[in-house]
Amino acid sequence: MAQKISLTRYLVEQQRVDGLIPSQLRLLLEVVARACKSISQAVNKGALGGVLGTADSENVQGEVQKKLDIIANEVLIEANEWGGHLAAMASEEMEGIYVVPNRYPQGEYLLLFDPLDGSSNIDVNVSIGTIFSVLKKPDDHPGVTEQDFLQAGRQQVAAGYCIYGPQTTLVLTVGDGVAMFTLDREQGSFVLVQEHVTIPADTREFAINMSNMRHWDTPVRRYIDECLAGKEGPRGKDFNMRWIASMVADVHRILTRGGIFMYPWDKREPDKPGKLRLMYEANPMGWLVEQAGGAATNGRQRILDIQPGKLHERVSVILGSKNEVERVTGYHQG
Ligand code: AHM
Ligand code: MG
Repeated sequence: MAQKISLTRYLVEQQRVDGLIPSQLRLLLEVVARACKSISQAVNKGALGGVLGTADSENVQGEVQKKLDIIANEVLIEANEWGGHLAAMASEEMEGIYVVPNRYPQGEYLLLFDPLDGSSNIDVNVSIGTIFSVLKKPDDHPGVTEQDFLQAGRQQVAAGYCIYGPQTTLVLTVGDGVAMFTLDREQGSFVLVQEHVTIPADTREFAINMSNMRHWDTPVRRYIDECLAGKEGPRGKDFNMRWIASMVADVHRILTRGGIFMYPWDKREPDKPGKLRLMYEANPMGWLVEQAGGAATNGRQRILDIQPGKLHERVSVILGSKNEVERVTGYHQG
């Protein structure tokens, strides 16, 4: 029987054999994975653990927080603050950055996360996840500020997500392709289930919230109209649709069997570039998708080339199977 490769072994080999990751980054990723295991346990308990429902608070984006949003945020902070590998953290659930307290050593990395993505699915027992992105702190000055986080997505040194679904699976890139690890609950460890994940360049499956159709811009409307026209339309083939309302679950499907995901800018709030957040949703997902051979743009520009202006910046997102993403992006240029 083939030997099982744990996440720990995978990371050690990435560090030792391939020299891809420094030991501090390996440690950081191990700690993030451990935090995800804890979050997975809380998610699994659901009502039995008293973790469902809404907390009496709002986050910086004015969204009502769920109890699990707050729990997951605390788990990630408590797991990561003392290890000495991080300088600071930033999260969807916190307005400013969280600088590692003075009582702990400061490391050279910055961690960003959406602790619990797909919050609207928590109480209905549908897949949700944690998304994370790792950057290196610029080393030209002491201390750490919010400005240090404002780096384009192409500067990421690691990115991934953990999906809490029928299985708990951690999906990771350190710039050498995408690997997937499923949590073996008896062993308590993440085990490698797939390496070199590849997204097919073509697809017949799209993911978009169709209820916003009347608000879309012309290029997105045109693309979806053409998909809906099916075999008889300009694309000459039928398309299928999926929308889970958890980006982690939609992206996981795309990494598994291809597809295109869009949460585009729309006319409801013209000044808002999109719904999703650039630094801890679009950047890590965009890099994973690119590492698997797909593409990710905001319709006009590669997501990973966008220079962020603020921590909680929003962005229009089109990602997945390369030929389809290029098609929609091309429609924006036309
Ligand atoms: P969240 O981070 O507050 O959970 O919001 C992000 C989620 C994405 O996971 C998902 O793609 C999208 O919001 C769904 O939005 P909608 O409910 O408008 O379809
Ligand atoms: Mg989110």
